[in-house]
Amino acid sequence: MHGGLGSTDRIALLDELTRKTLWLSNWMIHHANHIRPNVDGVKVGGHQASSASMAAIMSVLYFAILRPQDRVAVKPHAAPVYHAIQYLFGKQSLDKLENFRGFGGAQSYPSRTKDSDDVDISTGSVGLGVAFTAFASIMQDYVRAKHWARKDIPEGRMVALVGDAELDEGNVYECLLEGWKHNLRNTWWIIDYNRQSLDGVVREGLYERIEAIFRAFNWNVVTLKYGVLQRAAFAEPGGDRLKAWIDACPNDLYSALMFRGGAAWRERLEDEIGDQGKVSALLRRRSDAELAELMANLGGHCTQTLLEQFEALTGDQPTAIIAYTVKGWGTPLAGHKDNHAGQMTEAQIDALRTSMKVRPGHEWEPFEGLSASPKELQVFLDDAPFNTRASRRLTSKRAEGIGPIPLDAATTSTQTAFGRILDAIAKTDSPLASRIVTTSPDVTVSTNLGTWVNRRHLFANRELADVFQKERIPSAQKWQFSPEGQHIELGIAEMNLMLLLGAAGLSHSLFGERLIPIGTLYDPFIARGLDALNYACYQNARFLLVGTPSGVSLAGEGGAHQSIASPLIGMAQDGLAAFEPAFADELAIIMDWAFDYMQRDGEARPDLAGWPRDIAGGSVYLRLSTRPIEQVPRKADAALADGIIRGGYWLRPPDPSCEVVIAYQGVLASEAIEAAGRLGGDKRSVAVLAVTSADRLNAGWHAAQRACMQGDDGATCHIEDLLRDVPDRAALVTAIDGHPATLGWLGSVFGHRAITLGVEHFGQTGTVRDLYAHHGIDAAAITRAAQRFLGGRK
Ligand SMILES: Cc1ncc(C[n+]2csc(CCOP(=O)(O)OP(=O)(O)O)c2C)c(N)n1
Ligand SMILES: [Mg+2]
Repeated sequence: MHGGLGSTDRIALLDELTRKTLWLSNWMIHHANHIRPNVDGVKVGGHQASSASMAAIMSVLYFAILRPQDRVAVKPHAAPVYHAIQYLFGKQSLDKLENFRGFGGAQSYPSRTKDSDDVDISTGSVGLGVAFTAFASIMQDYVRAKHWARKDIPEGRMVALVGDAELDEGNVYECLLEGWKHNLRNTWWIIDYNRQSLDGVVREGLYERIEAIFRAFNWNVVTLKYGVLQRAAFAEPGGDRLKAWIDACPNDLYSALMFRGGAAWRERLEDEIGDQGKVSALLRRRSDAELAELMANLGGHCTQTLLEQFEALTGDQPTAIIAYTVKGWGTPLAGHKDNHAGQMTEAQIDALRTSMKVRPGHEWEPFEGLSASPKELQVFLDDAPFNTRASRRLTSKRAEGIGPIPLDAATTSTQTAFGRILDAIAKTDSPLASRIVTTSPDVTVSTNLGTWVNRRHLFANRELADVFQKERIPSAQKWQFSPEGQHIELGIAEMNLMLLLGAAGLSHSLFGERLIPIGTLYDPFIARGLDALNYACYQNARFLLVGTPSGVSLAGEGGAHQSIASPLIGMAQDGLAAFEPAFADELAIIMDWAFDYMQRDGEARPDLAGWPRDIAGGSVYLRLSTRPIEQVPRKADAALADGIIRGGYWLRPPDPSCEVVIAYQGVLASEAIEAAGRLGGDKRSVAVLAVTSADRLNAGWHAAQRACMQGDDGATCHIEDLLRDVPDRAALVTAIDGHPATLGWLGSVFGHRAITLGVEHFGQTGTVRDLYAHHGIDAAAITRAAQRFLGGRK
């Protein structure tokens, strides 16, 4: 720790390091755009002005305030500052900085998975990193409330470094509501209030709205408006008038004058408040350069102000820190309304280099041009409180599974089976049961999590009784809250669900304790949380997402509740293995596998045949249905289980006389089986392929193709193995209660002709029978399609 240093020394060193991060971040972007050869003519990009805006805030935080247990989401376009700080800490290589935005180089936006310099929370889609910190904090409380939680890690603060325009994103406010319900603590949002977004300057009066919103949710609001230079000037004679002028100055004018510099400030201030007396004297005591420095000395750029204010925040109340800044601070881009993607010219970067006392050819040297001695700076960096733990990436031991749960029902739906499987797990005292945390956006009961919640209760920081139960009102649901509870009940916002799953799904790495998060929602509303789902996967969070009910099989609910595209989302979403089982035994096997898959973390090589994800692991999405169907009486052996996990198996295998294969995914099993019966009777001319995961079949196929192209001629995959014995002249009929493209590609594997049935248009209310007939996915439609190929017909 910085024990031996006086506060002046600390401030001086932090000032120096801020200059260095400002320089390195700007140079990194300049180097990538103007010095590294541009081979393809596409702009490299990078945000010099947005980085400059945060250089002081981030330097003070990382070099003096943060502790290893704190977790930070850095606004995406300040990534260069982040990388520069890690470089000074010795955690980022020069090579990666030189290759900023290049292949294998430091990433444009901080990335947990692609960067090697200890990024806590990825960012990129603005607003998500901000909200993520709130859910990370809730999950920290959740983990720490459990009897099994490790006790050796102090409670951390979840910190978001927020661009002011990020506050336009709705998910920020959705999470404020949820945070308030869950007694949010230990969360800092530091708002880089430069009053500029991408396209221009923000509206006047925004500050008051922001402040009022935070206060409404019980947040502490700290405003850092004036730096020490300004505060000293305000204390001089005439200073009150200067302060009043600054307070009244519109954002766009302040920015414009900032860009124009000292002489322009003087002219304007003399014009508007120059009184030939005290104020004029105050201005005259300063050179143009000093006047520009004074006007740029806003709270968010003043080391002393930042340090004092951060150190004063000792409680756990969530806190919004509104730090006034200048976009492009300390550079010639300062204040210009078009500076978001603007970059310094060669001449401007030269001028900045000179002012930083950096010699040409020494641009990357960590301490070049600083007045403190390298030794002193190095000791200061080494002693930063942030660096007291060797690795901030934590690990946790695995929660062993308990095997597939056997269910015996002649007829059931996958959603009912899901509830029963969880209930059976809840009855055990297995490590798996203790690490599962369920969550749902106000559809807990209607997605069949009710019995799990009755056994495992709801999570809250403090005990809360179920009033309905106390008042002896009969209800199947016991709604009891306690710190040991294992269900987190959310409001309806699906973005919050996905953000929570993201945070819970990184608990092993962030908090050193493995969780098995399971989130349920109505399948169509995945679209509502899609960006946050993508974000959770991008961060490599691990969770089980259950979309139920799904498709037009949810007949009575009509078109607004019937999902069509979700199977394609499941296929296209990286990091998410999608399954749509038809039968309860399949679901039991998939869930058992999923609990293991979610905890894998092997090194996946992209050149491997098969599916590299099987080594690396990932999250899992289950598309389920409330429609009961007749179950297949069988005992699943190892071969069947293997097929279910790989994505498909023969329900009725083809023989040499096979003319048609009916391939279905999910609940249309009933229609496929019925159609096969109508068509073939006992004969083997019609085969039935059960697809449990078009996603995994497809991914395996692509992986095998890649391997073949890389020279592994023997590479094969599960769908090839399955379709190999289908005669060339046979055709496929595919069927799904969802978009037909999900299975449409099966014909390309060996060039079989195919008719692909599915749902392409919005549904409506009706009976299942009505809707299946309307969309042409019932047994009759499948039969008609198959008949086109039977008896040698084309
Ligand atoms: C969801 C999303 N929409 C748009 C963008 C493109 N974008 C990146 S930064 C930005 C403006 C950010 O302004 P602000 O948060 O005020 O940051 P500043 O650059 O001023 O520091 C925009 C529109 C994005 N990254 N994410
Ligand atoms: Mg801004």
